[in-house]
Amino acid sequence: MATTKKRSSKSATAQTGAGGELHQTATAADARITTNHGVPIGDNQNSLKAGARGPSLLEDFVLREKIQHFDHERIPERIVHARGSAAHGTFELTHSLKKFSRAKILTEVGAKTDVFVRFSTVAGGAGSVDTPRDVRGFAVKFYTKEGNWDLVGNNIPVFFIQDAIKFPDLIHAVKMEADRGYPQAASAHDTFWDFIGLMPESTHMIMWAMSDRTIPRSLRMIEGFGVNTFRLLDDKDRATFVKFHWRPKLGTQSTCWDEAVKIAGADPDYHRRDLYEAIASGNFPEWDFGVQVLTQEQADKLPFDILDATKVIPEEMVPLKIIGRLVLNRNPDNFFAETEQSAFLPTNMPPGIDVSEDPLLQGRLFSYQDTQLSRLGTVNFHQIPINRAKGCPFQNMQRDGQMQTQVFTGRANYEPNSLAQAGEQAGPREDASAGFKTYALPLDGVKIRQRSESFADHFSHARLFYRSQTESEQAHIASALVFELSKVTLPHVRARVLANVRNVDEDLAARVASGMNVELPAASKPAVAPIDMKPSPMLRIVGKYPESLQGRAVGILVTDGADGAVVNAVRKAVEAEGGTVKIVAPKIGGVTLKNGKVLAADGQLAGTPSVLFDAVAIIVSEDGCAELVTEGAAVDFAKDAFGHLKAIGHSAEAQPLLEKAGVVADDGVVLLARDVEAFLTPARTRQWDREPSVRMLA
Ligand code: HDE
Repeated sequence: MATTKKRSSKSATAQTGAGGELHQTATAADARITTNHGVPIGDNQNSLKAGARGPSLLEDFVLREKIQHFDHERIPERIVHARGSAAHGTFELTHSLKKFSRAKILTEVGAKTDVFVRFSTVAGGAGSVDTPRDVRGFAVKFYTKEGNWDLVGNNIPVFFIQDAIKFPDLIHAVKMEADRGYPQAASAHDTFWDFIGLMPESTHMIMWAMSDRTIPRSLRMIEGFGVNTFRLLDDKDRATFVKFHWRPKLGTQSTCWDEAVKIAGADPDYHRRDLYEAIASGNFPEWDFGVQVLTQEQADKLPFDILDATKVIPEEMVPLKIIGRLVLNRNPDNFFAETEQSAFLPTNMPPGIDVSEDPLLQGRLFSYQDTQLSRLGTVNFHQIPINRAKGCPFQNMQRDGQMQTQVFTGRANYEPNSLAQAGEQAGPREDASAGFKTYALPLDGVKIRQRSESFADHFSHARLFYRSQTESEQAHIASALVFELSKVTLPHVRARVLANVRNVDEDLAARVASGMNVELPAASKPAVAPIDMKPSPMLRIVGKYPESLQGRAVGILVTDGADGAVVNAVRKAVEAEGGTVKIVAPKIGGVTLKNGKVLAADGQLAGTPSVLFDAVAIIVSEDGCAELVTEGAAVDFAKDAFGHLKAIGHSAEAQPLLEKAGVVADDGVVLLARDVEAFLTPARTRQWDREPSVRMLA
């Protein structure tokens, strides 16, 4: 595997890895299994018993140690973002932000910094599926020269609530319902929509959550956002505001809802596998890193408050400047040690980056450190290799605690001290000039529990988002709302959501009401009348991603007697453009082609449906097709590919199968000859024009 590092190992015990972590390896020379304390084990098959058929003995420390360790293997999963997939990589700065920040990570052009990135869903448990409708976490740990910087973001630039004090309520409402323990990893249920209807500030986020961004095609194809507004501090401690963005090189791409649902059954690990396989095969995922920088004066002129995390700053108002590049190039060696034990803290910031007063961010500053204690069990979780600051030394006077792994020398565990005068180690000291500084924000106010009036507009940005979408994206939002609200059993809950949606867009509200065949309630009364902002085409997905086979997968369904030359032509053309090809056959042993050669299969038809591919080719013989028309999985293969707006290339012999599957000729359905270019064009994208003919959209 291209990315798995070969570590030379001389002993059977432990090796120090690239990040200073301990790797356990075994060599042929000394591969003896031992207890946790290094005692070689003579028999790992039988416990110690009083006679061959007698009871086990308490004395058996080998058995006890093994079973006891196993009993304690699990740790609490994350309260949110429990299901995640991660990778190592490199960040390279391409443009300096020196004018605004003194952070080395933002000023040293060309410098490469190690990163660890964890993607996640939010609502589901660690063992849930990869493709529910959900926000995706996008957490990046930069191991900078000035300490770790954790940019703990999402793939949606706004959030449901404005104040952290509502977070436990939001999460309780979206997770499985308290009495019945379901639904798992789904927002389509009473309690979530009950909370949403009562929290009109969530309306903007709901527009994003109901858009195709929450059903991504791949983790390699999601955007990332810091969400909260942060500050940059220059070398004179002058501040500007900043929003952080990640832009995938492959563009933002999504699945169809019906497809996402079917993928959940066909491959629950769809995104995790896709990320792992892409990196393992050297197709390293890549993102541009961008910032929107604005001064206090610019912020004051905007028709919304940039401290309110339910608002976006449209790029048309403050342009995005690309300043760096992220490449993920190494899979974790061990899921638990790295992906599971990684702990991200929004409080991890190098000097030159600072927080803002965003009340959502302020709450996050406490929560992440706190949650690691219950999850990882000790204040020393920063010593776990994946969390260790490895771009720089870390040293202070903090000592002891459970699972302390550092061995400190000398007496200097307090500061100030004058031990140096006696020739002893004095330990580290603060650095007033280059150390972390908080922006000296002038403040004048009274202590008060009150939401700022500047946060009162809950609908203008929702309207901006909805009206900036293409027609088909709007239809998807309407259909998603119909789907979700149709799972709500309490009519008053549906009505309250609809009453809020009327303030976003009357047409949208009417479509959703009609999609459910319910009456449209009166609009809710907004605290502040929404304003119409200029649509922002940058908020779309459709038409923005590059039409390319790069990163896409093509499935070729074959039968005995298929024309191998056509199969090869498709494979060559797709791979030449950076796509991958998998052969699907009725039997895993493969097929015998027309020329008598055996073609091995990558997947068996029933277990490899077309939802796993971006485009399909059906290259079959006449006899082969005659068998396939009686096989439900084959009919579904073609029917779903068509319904999910995918290109279908086919041999002439496949026609009876296409007919049975209801596939109707259009620009995306192409008869394959040796020259496969005509198939490649539609295979580079989705056939959006086909959609009205295959789906009843709201
Ligand atoms: Fe989080 N969030 N969050 N969150 N969040 C956690 O920390 C929290 C919010 C995000 O891959 C927890 O280590 C509060 C916004 C990601 O390990 C916890 C609030 C954004 C991850 C927590 C928010 C995020 C988390 C659970 C409202 C986008 C996964 C486990 C004030 C900017 C990180 C953990 C990973 C995880 C609290 C809202 C992103 C409980 C209180 C907004 C990507 O501390």
